[in-house]
Amino acid sequence: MARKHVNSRPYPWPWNGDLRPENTALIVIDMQTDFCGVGGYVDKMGYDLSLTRAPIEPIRTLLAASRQAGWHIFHTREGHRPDLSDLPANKRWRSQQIGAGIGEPGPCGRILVRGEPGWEIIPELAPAKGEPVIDKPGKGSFCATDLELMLRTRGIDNLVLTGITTDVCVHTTMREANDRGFECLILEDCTGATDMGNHLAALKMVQMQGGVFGAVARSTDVIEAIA
Ligand code: C5J
Repeated sequence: MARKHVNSRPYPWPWNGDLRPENTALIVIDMQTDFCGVGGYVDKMGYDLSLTRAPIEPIRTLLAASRQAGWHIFHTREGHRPDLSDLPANKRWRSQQIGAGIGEPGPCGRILVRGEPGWEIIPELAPAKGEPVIDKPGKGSFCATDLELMLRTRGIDNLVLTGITTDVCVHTTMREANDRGFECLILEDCTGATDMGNHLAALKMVQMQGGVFGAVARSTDVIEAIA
């Protein structure tokens, strides 16, 4: 096997140099209007949209390179059934405390409800035909979804994680994946949080203990490795 690595920290990723289109997936997490669009959930909470919009262009460039390289590509969406039967009461209550009640009407339709305009993936990063979209009711992409089954069925070992938000859904997914034995890379320019300090802290956490959850790189490092 010819070994190939991404220039990442704290170690060159993946750990074993087995980086091939067949065993590698790009995961684009929750690039939905509710998290980065005007009138969506994050906007309603009063956070700075420029932070969650920052990864849009880098992800778009990486998506093009990954599609060309023949990588597996998955997208996720956080959202709940219209009858809210999969929305825990405490999650709903907490969202109400900050004026963005999940399930309540807003400028982009009912907040974080499947089928509503705010729940849609933004057009700039629309999934291509055949790319699986994972609908999840929680923060992690493995909880109450068929993501793991699909990854295992395809023989995928390596996950490149992008999307929003770094400290919540991306981190939760990375932790879930790491505990399941997947080899994870998070991209600092293809992720964003509602707070810059949290974004930087989330990236720092990954690098502790020799890469406790995996490694960190920039999208250009990945593009260089797969070119
Ligand atoms: C949040 C997410 N932050 N996609 N969701 O509630 O990170």
